[in-house]
This record gives sequence, C-alpha cells and structure tokens, in this order.
Amino acid sequence: MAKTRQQWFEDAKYGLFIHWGLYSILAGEYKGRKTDRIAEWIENDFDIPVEEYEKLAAQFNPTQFDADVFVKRAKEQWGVKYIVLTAKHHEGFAMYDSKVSDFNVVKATPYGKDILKDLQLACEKYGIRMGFYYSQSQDWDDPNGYIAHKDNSGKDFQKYLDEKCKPQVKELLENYGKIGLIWFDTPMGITVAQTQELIDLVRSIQPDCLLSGRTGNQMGDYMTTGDNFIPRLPYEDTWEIPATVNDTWGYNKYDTNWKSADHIINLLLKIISRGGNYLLNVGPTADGVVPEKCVEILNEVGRYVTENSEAIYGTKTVGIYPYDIPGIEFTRRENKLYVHVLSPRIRIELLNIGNQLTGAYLVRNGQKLDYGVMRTCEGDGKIEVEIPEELHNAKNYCVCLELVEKEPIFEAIKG
Ligand code: JFZ
Repeated sequence: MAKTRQQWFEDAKYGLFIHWGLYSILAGEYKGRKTDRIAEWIENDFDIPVEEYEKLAAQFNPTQFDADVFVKRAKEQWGVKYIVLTAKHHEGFAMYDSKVSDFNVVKATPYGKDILKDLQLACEKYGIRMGFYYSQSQDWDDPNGYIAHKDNSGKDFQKYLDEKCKPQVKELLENYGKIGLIWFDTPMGITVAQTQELIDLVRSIQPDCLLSGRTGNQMGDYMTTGDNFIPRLPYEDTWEIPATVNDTWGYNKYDTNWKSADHIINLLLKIISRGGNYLLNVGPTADGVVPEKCVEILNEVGRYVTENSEAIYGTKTVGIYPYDIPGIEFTRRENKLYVHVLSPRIRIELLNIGNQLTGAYLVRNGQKLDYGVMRTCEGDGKIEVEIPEELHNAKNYCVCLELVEKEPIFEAIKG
C-alpha cells in the first residue's frame, strides 16, 4: 500500500469505534430473555423474526445524542484520532439517509435525522478522521444477505451485493465527505471477484480510503486482529485491533464488566509498542448516551493519552526487550525511548540496554531527571533514572530517555 495513503492511520494509534443501532434499544434483552453474547447479535442469537425486529425502528429516538458534543469530547478529552460508526451492522439498518433501503434512521424512525451526516460535520469541525463500519456480507434484513449460523443456500448474494451493498457503499462515499476508512466485517461467503468489485467501487470514488482487514479474502489494506486479541509480538505491517471496554459492542444494560482505566492504558501501550492501532468501542444507549462508567474510564485513559501525547501518536514499533518488568511498557520514536511507568517506584532500572543518553525527562511537563548509564559487574548495559520524590507513590506517568542512537539497543540475556 502506498505510504502516503496510510500514514495518518499509522500515526493515529488510538481510535473510537461506535456500535449503535436498533439492537441498542433491546440493550441485551428480548421478551424477558437476556443474551450472554454480544448484544448487537441478539436478532440472530434469539431468532427474532425480521418483521418483529424491523418494528424497533419506530422506537429509535436518540434525543440525547449531540454529535458536536460527542466528537469534541472524543477528540479533546479522550484523545482519539479517528471515529468509526456502524453505518450498517448485520441487522441491515442504515444509520444514515439511504435512498437504497427505507430501513434507515431518516425514513423509519421518529428521530428522522441523519446521524452519520451530523457525525461527519462534527468530525470536520474538530479535525478528526471519520470512518464507517459496513457489514458487506451479512445482512439479516435483506432476503439475499448472508446470516451466520443459518442455511444460506438458495440465496442470490450477488443480487444483494448489486442492489443493496454496493449502492449503499456508494452513497456513503459520495455523500459524507472524505472517508478515512471503511470497516468491512465478517466477510462470509464473499468471493475474490466480489471483494474486488467492492474495492474497485471504493477506489473509483475515494482512492485514499482505507479498507479494514475484514474486507474479504485478505484483500484489505491492513491487518485486523481478532476482536480483543493482541499479538504477543511486534507485528511489522500496519494493523489494528477492535476492542471493547466491557464484553459487548452494542449496548447491553446488564454488562457491567468494565475494564479499569489502568487496564486499558496498559493494553493501549502494549498495542502501540507492537505497532498497532487500538480501536476502542463505545456502545451508546438508544437515547444516544454512552454509559457513565464507560465515560469515566475513557476520561481517565484520555488524561493519560493527552498528557503523554508525544509518547503515543506517531510512535514506532518497539523491538523485544528481553525482560518483562511489571508496570513498565515502552514506546519509541527516533532517538527516544519512552518508559511508561504504570506502578509506583523510586527509580527506573533497565537492564540489558546498551544505549548512551543525552538526557531524560518527565514527558508531561518536560522536567529533567537524573540518570545513570552503566555496565553491571556482569558486563550488561544498564540505565537508571531517578524518580523525583513527589512521584514515588504515583503511577501512570511517562519518562523519555533521549538516546544518542536512533533506536533502543536491547541486549540479549547471556547465560
Ligand atoms: C464482528 C461482528 O460480528 C461484531 O458484531 C462486532 O461488530 C465486531 C467488531 O466484529 O465480530 C467478529 C468478527 C471477527 C472475529 C470475531 C468477532 N474474529 O475474527 O475473531
């Protein structure tokens, strides 16, 4: 892939996924039965008849949603660089003004407003990239769209592709400004030729638009990991992980299994040090509100990200440091190694590192720190950085080591 087209994405590191649709109304429960699976799959998991499910549209009225407030917070408080909204999830409902299918937010709901349009305008205003999720293979509303775990024989998938999927993707690319990426997903059944049709369509309208790793037949522009699965090792190609704060994408009122902010910060650092982007999800309620607990967590993560932005955005994959130091994660850029301190300590000690330093400072305010570069009695390289006393009990701050060399020199463990 051309470097220029993907550069913004490689530098972004942190994005916001929004799973929002009619499933948000059910919120994990249908006719008194609770789902123990991801909430946006409830139609499929509970075999809700399409005619029943479609009736939900009459209740969709997210009056609490304000795209401007939402995007401003995402950018300024949460520190995300791009936002990906479910324009159409497997349920087949379009969260925008579609002329292709009336099963959309403008035509079929009392709300009647084009959510994607409002999001686009806010993203442009605040200077944040917008992408959209589009379920290209599964469509549980269209008679010819695929349905996972069901008999799909006798379907004319090409008809669905020509009459719903491609025309809708075309609308999305033509009517919503510059699209950063399309997050195609669950490419079940789609052939190489059909995937190519989709790609050609996208390229013909917005050649710079990136395509997720789930576009089909490994033909996307970057690698998408399994949901919430972080590669153990650095992965050199461009990649992204979609991930949840609790255990669902679409809103589930019973799912309170929130990861702590500390946990999310740790995951973010592991992901970006291994070269990836963290696409972290929120599932707003049918009213358009992100659950309060989730907001608290993202605010706290956002504080870390915005205070230490130079150690996050635009950073590069870090090689393998030979030791696992609990409470320490690394990120890097040229001539700089960032040491993220996630648990209290009075000094940072790094063994088996062979660099020379020109300085060390606290990233959040530039405060210079005392350090020593040495060799141990065993001959291993070692760097120590003294933590100022007022920070001895603190966690979640970042120290920059200014390297003489371009890259960190991690030494293998000798016997
Ligand atoms: C898919 C969707 O089905 C789900 O609703 C959500 O949108 C999520 C982001 O993506 O779920 C998947 C797709 C692929 C894998 C796992 C869940 N996978 O490859 O491991």
